[in-house]
Amino acid sequence: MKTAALCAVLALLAATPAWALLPPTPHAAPSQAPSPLGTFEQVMIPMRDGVRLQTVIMRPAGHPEPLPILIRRTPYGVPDKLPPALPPSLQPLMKDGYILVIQNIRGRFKSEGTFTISGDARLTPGEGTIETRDAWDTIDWLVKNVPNNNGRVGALGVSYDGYTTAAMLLNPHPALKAISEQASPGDQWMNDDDHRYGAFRLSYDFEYAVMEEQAKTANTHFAFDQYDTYAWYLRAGSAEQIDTTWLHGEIPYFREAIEHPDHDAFWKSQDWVSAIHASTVPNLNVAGFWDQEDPFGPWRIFRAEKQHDPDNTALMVAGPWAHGQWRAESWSSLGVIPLGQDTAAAYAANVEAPFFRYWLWGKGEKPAATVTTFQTGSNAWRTYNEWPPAASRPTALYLHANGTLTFTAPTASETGSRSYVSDPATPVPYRARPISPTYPGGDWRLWEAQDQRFVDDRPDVLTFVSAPLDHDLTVTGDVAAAIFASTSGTDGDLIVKLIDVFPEDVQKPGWNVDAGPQPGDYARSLDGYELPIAMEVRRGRYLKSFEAPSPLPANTPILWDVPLRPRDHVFLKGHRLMVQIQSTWFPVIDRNPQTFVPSIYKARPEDYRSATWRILSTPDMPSKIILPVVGEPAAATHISAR
Ligand code: PG9
Repeated sequence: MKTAALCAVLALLAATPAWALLPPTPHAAPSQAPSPLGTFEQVMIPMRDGVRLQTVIMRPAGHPEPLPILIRRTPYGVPDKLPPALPPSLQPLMKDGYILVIQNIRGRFKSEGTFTISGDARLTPGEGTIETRDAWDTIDWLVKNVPNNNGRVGALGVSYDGYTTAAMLLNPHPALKAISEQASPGDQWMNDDDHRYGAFRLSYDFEYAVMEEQAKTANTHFAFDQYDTYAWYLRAGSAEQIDTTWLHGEIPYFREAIEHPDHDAFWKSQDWVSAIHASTVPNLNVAGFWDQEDPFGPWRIFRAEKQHDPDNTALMVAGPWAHGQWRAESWSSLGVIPLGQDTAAAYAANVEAPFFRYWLWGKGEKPAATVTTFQTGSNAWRTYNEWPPAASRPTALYLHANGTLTFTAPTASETGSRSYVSDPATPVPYRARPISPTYPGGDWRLWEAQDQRFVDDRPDVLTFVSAPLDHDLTVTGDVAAAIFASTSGTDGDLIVKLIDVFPEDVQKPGWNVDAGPQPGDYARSLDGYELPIAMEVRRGRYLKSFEAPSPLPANTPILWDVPLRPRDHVFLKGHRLMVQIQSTWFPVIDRNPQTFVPSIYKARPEDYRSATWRILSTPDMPSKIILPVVGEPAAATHISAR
């Protein structure tokens, strides 16, 4: 591990999340407007238990009138001086004028008290979490002590800061008038940073645990001694071996995951979203369809609020963004996929600023659209009164034994299955090697949009593909897979990917035709691109129960339900639909030994075995993807298997 001093410097320079509103050490980028912030003050705000939290208060120049307060509460550090410039994502908001407050949560940097990630999310029935309480005390202090505030407070933040924002819903201070929860985790065992339905996000948990819990006053990066972290994790062994060798049981987030493999009381006690039953404060939830960390939380919080929302104040915005990238300096493309406009700028000006303007300034129209999305494919903003929209119909897309995908179920005459052998000794990488560390950012951010051709030809990845679509196919709503599969093992993982395959000639050469392609140009083309639209993993031992894992019946086909989350995408005419199925996704998901053991994290080397998987396509066991189709499904006909 790096020394503490070096880590502190690196943390300020590199760990600063790109989406932070005013990062700890601000850098003025050329496109950033000069900061209108005029005064900077640092205070220690006392909580009811005497713990004091390090808080920065910045007031804009040229606004002598009483202003609303906007607060962000973070574990990542606060700025130590006024930023020389405002990031583009804050400019539309700051035109209206807000006192900006950024606070380190308890136990982080100069804030007093202690911090663990799990302790921070623990729910006290009837009260919320520690962050609910600290936010209440902070807001109370701010409205009473910050000169010339207008008594109205808003809050916003991304990811961890999204969680600290959403926790306010559980007991909002009366002065809190609006919040925007953005990419908050909602359930770390079910489907956010740490696990996917119990499948452990090994590389994420390990690297985040080191970043957040290694040192109080720094965001620390683990120093890998191998460039390709895929190779490092493969060498390092099980989660237990990694913990013993590298962390010595000292980092709670990693250790606790190992000690609590199943959905037990430890995880349930952190399920603070389950305590939300109504919209208690107007809330703009924000989610990225390609969020590689917390895609699930915002939808879960939104749905919880909708249980009682007579005034329609719980809203949802979702778009073509990786984690937090609606706050990017600009987001006009998803990797190489063009979006036709700067979606981050449009979000900031047309969605976020008007939301807070209405609730904190009383100006403009009350935001009316329950759900706003930036729909990919059509590259257009859409609004819906409900989710899923009434116009969408669940439509089955069937996997056939000849490797095709169609909207017609398999008939008796084409009954069959396809098989592959999955070997945990040679797992499928989740993104192309060499795999960079998760932090600092690198290639991690865009991995869910990576061209899937990099695994097309692996014998342990099954590919099903449709004919080119004869008209646009709009998919708006919740996608899911229902796969009938068997394995020769007694445990195992099933990964399902829904992919949009671009035509081979969709793009004119992106290079000067006379000079020919420059290095890198060829790979930047859209021709034949295999864009993941939805991907998810299920872990066999938890198919029957999340609390009590059980072995799979070997060589017996069973149904695997794989939720693929809300989506809004148009598969354009001429594109093809593709489904890939595989049983390893390493190292973002730890390797399943494919032999049922009490805890995968403690599996011994001899427990890891290769297994033969079979995917069925029969009238009785039709494997399928369920697409929420708006309008008629395209008549995709058979083409030959790949
Ligand atoms: N995704 C990060 C996170 C990890 C664990 C808990 C809460 C959030 C983040 O970006 O903050």
